[in-house]
Amino acid sequence: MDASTRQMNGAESLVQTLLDSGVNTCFSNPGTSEMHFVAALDRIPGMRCVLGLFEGVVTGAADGYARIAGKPAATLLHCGPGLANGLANLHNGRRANTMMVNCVGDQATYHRPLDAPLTADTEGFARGVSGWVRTATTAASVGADAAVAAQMAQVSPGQIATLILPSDTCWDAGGVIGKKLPVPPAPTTAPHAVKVAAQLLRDGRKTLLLLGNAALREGPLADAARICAATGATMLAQGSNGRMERGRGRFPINAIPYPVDQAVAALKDFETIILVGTTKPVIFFAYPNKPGSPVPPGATLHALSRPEHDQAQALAALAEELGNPAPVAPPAYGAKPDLARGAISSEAFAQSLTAMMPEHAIIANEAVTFGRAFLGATHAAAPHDWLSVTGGAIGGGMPLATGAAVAAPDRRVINLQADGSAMYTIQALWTQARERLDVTTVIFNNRKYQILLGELANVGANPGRTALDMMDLSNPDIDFVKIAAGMGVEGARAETMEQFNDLFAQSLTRRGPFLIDLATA
Ligand SMILES: Cc1ncc(C[n+]2csc(CCOP(=O)(O)OP(=O)(O)O)c2C)c(N)n1
Repeated sequence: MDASTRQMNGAESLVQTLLDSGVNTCFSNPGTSEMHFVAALDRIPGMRCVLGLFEGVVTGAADGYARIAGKPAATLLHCGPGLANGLANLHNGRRANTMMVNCVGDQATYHRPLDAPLTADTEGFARGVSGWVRTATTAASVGADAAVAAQMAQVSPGQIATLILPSDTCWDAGGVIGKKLPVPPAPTTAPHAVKVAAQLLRDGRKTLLLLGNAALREGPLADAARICAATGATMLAQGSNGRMERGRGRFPINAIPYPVDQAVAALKDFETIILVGTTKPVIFFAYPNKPGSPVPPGATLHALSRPEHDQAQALAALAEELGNPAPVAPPAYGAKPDLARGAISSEAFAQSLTAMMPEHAIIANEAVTFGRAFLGATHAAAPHDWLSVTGGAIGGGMPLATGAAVAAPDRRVINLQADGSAMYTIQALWTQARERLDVTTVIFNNRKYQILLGELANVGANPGRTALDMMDLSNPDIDFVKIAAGMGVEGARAETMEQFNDLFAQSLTRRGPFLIDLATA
């Protein structure tokens, strides 16, 4: 019997409801409790299922997918422990306000009281990263639950909706397809907030427009640019962003730097800071005798809009309130730079990347210390999207690249990837090979946790041999080309910029993934 001649089970109603709600991609790492979900995929056509070999790959890929597709993917994870393996990248997704329908299979309702080995506080694990959590109770209601999850995931600015699925809610007969629910539009910001922002921009004090979330898309950025041109204000992005639309034809914008002293220096002259789609900026960590926020103590802070607001509307309304200043053109940028030659350095790399980046590439950036200056040094590249690891949990870059490539099969994804961070979720390469994704991964191989060497000094610690060993990745050296080959991804090592230029250019002309192991130390 197929689904058309017998009653649907819960899993089938779940998959059909997700499809009806516009969710047609599922990143998955299943176990026994998810077998009916997996079986339903054969009976209900239309769901693209992508296997990840570690849950951190699954959740990070779902994050990358949604940032580019503009709609949620589903995940499929196995019980509390499977969810726990995926938490760090769910955390990064939460910090990017990513839409996601996070499905977690679990013990059957009546098996849970037996406290079998995989039984855990699944809801508890989910709560810290989710905006919405529900555990399904019957096969008859799981479809309706899935419809609410898809709706909740898309409530502006986006959130992780976790639906926990006891296995009997999937295998029991009596599934009912849930009706697609309307997603409320992003709220508009209050007219009063617009008026106050306009007054502040007119009062002659040195003013910063600090942008985040959807304010970093091409259209809102153009409005921010004409507001700045008309009022003398400056624009800057929050430190780490889910998606920035950048490159030629768009307005260049830098982000608040990571190091505390540089962050404080970047904001020190501003008397007024107007927040657009973001909240008050803070420093990543406390350091002895340093401030927790880079906002100067006497500065006036005003929120034009919060992350959930319609940023295009907020900036358009502000421009209107300011008398609708004329649009300004993005900078001309001039000719592309020449390819960098000779020794590998961060500046040389950024120069070659700017020269060679293809139109509408997607950058998944987890370059850590090697990439500190990349944003500022790549404004003149072809138009592209720039995705960052937003929550500071390393191991996000390779999964993000994987999910973005699934979302945009016609675009080249370039993963700028520090070596230490790569090793958290390196299995993403296998998924890239299996799905034949057009991802060029560049490993910045300095054979250490460079950033932590800096942090030792910043917190005033006095390292000895053991401490330094904890930041050394050279004993033994990691062979990324061999690792890639073992997962079906071709790769090669570059020890000069000329070698990099050649390998990178080649990777852009071929289909499928490629890895360049760049010797940065
Ligand atoms: C999930 C998680 N675990 C550990 C850390 C702590 N941490 C921050 S940066 C870092 C090392 C990064 O090294 P690498 O990726 O090689 O970049 P580099 O500093 O060499 O540029 C570590 C371990 C973290 N931020 N997130």
